[in-house]
Amino acid sequence: MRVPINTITPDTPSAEVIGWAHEIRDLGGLAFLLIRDRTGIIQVTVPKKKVAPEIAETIRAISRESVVRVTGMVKPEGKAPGGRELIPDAIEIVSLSATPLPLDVAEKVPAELDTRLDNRFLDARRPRVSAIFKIRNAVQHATRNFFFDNGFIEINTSKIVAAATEGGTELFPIAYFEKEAFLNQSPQLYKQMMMAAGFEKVYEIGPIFRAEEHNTTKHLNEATSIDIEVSFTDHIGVMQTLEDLVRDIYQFVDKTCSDAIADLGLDSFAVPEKGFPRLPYSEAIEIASAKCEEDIAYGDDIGTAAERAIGEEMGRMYFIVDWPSSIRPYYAMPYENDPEICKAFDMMHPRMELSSGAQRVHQHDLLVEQIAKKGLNPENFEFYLNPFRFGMPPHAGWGLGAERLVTTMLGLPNVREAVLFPRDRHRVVP
Ligand code: AMO
Repeated sequence: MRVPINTITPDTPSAEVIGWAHEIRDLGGLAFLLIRDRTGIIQVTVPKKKVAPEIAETIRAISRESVVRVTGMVKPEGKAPGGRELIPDAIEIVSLSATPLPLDVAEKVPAELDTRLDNRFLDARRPRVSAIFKIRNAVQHATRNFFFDNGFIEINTSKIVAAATEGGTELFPIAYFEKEAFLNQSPQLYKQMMMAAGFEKVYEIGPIFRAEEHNTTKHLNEATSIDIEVSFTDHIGVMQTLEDLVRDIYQFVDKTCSDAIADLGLDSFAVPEKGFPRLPYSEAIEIASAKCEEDIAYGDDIGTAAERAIGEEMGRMYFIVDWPSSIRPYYAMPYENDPEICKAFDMMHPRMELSSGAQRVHQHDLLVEQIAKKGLNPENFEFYLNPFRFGMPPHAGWGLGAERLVTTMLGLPNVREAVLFPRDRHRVVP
């Protein structure tokens, strides 16, 4: 019976393991074979004169990264990983690997990100890479638990849509029979429509598609968004939910992923402190102007250099609040006493933006007015606007980028590291 490698201790009498040939060292009379499965590594020690001749023969035939099965006696060995070694009674090659390997799984030879992504199945055999995805799994698990415990309903909305959500640009057109259709940029309109359906608290974890041309370390053309929408609350209420969720996720990862955290070589893993500061947009811009020579604005957003400068000053997770209405989408609720600014926010890690949200406009006529003001045609939003005519409750929500959350949590240099098969300006394969 095969056992996971990390369950074998120096006291285990005997074991059967199946895994990949991580490293093979043949010293003539003695051979060492490191076997790796997803739980760890064990050294198989082969004193050739003392084992059956077919074992010595099989050892010679094994290429690196072949799948092999080994059964044998376990012995304590201080110099081996985990303080034990396996002396084989039998070795079998289950699946022989071709040579040469397109990339060195044992990490003796570093590989470029492009080579790694081209050969992601091999790259992901490396413990420090699989660790990222074990943690991403924990992040999504903690997210679902948090929402379930707090009475949210998980929804799944269509990714094939007829119109833009966030404005007219950055859409991928698709061929949909005789109609014009696109890949959705955000579940925004659907999660709001579910407020009209009386669901009160919904969330979705799903893909968003952005046909952005820029090729940066924080932009993907297909990303995963954790979205919520909540009725009978405002921007303040959902900002608190966002802070609670993010802290909860960090705590869960800290509690359940110590092996993966160690595989990544992170010496500290700090859960963000309560009470993320709330910095008005106007003050954020003042900090940026004082610290940063580059352009502060970047389209409708704060530019990367400015974002970094403000992040440095804040030194922790924080919110930027009270944005100018002119640079936020039509669905953001303007303040009654000053409609030039709106009840929108971004949640920031010192390195980059993680989330955007707002209290929404729930009044039909104001929404039509705001859509038109943005130069969009309200007639294209008929399906979205209609629910606002039949008892739409006040509501608020946000979208949180899952890859950016993992990237910043683990200090990864590039957001692509947090995606198995990233889609960027140049990459649609694998
Ligand atoms: P926004 O467009 O700011 O807001 O997106 C929300 C969050 O999703 C992530 N994100 C991305 N991550 C990687 N690559 C991208 N190209 C990318 N685009 C977005 C970011 C971002 O903060 N409908 C609103 C949300 C709302 O108001 O509820 C929206 O989509 O982390």
